[in-house]
Amino acid sequence: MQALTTFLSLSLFISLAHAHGYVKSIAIDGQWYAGNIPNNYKGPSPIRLISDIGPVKGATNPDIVCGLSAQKAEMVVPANPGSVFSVQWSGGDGVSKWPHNIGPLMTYMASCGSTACTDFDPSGAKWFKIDELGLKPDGSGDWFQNDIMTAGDAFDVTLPQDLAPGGYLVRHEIIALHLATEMGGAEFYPMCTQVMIQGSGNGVPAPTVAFPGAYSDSDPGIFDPDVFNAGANYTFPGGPVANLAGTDASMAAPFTGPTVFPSGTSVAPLPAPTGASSGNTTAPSSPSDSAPSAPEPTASPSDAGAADPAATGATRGSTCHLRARGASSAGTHERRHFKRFLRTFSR
Ligand SMILES: [Cu+2]
Repeated sequence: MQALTTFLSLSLFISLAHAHGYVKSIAIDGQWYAGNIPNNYKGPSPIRLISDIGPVKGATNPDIVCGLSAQKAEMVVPANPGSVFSVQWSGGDGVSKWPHNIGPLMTYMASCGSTACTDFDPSGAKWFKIDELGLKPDGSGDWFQNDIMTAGDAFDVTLPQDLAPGGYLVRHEIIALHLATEMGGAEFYPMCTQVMIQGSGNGVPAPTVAFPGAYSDSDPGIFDPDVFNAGANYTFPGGPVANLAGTDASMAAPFTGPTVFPSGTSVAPLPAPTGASSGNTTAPSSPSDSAPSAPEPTASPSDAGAADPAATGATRGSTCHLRARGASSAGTHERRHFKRFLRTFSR
């Protein structure tokens, strides 16, 4: 009995330790770039480092823009209009799968303007939505997010074809809705990646939104009393997909690497606009032309560790799946963890 109690409490502990998650890596056209475990800087990445694997809570929280206490990243990686942008989500330990399965995946972009993306403050950025994926069209009631949880799938989206050249943040986001039957229950997991769009597109995105600003806690896709009702429609927050839309958003085979930093190379920022000339063609035309960057980490591990306790404190109390009511998924979630534990235990 003693052993069983220990076993059960240990498995509950492991389950909790795996709750939440983060973006482990991203890719542009199959070139993968490692991301840092939140609050655990290991090396340069194009993904802005966040302070905790927990969610952003509150639709108007300033951290809604790029994640909890997001820091500017050191790399800006090359991409083209029409490049495939891939995202690999992970459970919080960096090994397990993403733990949630209810709610949308949305992707936005914003120009860094004349500022290098490495220095760009996103609080005033004009974001345009390039894609949204929610419930599967087969009527099963399954969300695309479920494929990330159960199969560990990556997410792919083809970037808009007419993007103007320059630096952009790509803001990809999961909203986990297992607690969204309560106002303020939704969990936001945004992340920002710094890319340099090449080419000669000239699209002007519309409409654009601000973060915070695009969402409200009372939006139907954020406070959603019907989220567990089979057949209920889902209304995406954040307005419509922009005229510059991504295409072919889909799930892809899981990617399990890389773990080295930096992976891939940065590109130099575009020179600041010189007034009248807007036809800037001086960006490197090929990633291989640009020398590997020798970034100087601006965030030491100790800096990253000095996260404002108030910023993360709000997430500590959130219990994620434990409070999910009437959600068959919550049970699935626990069983999954339990089965994994059993496998580990029996080795
Ligand atoms: Cu979570």
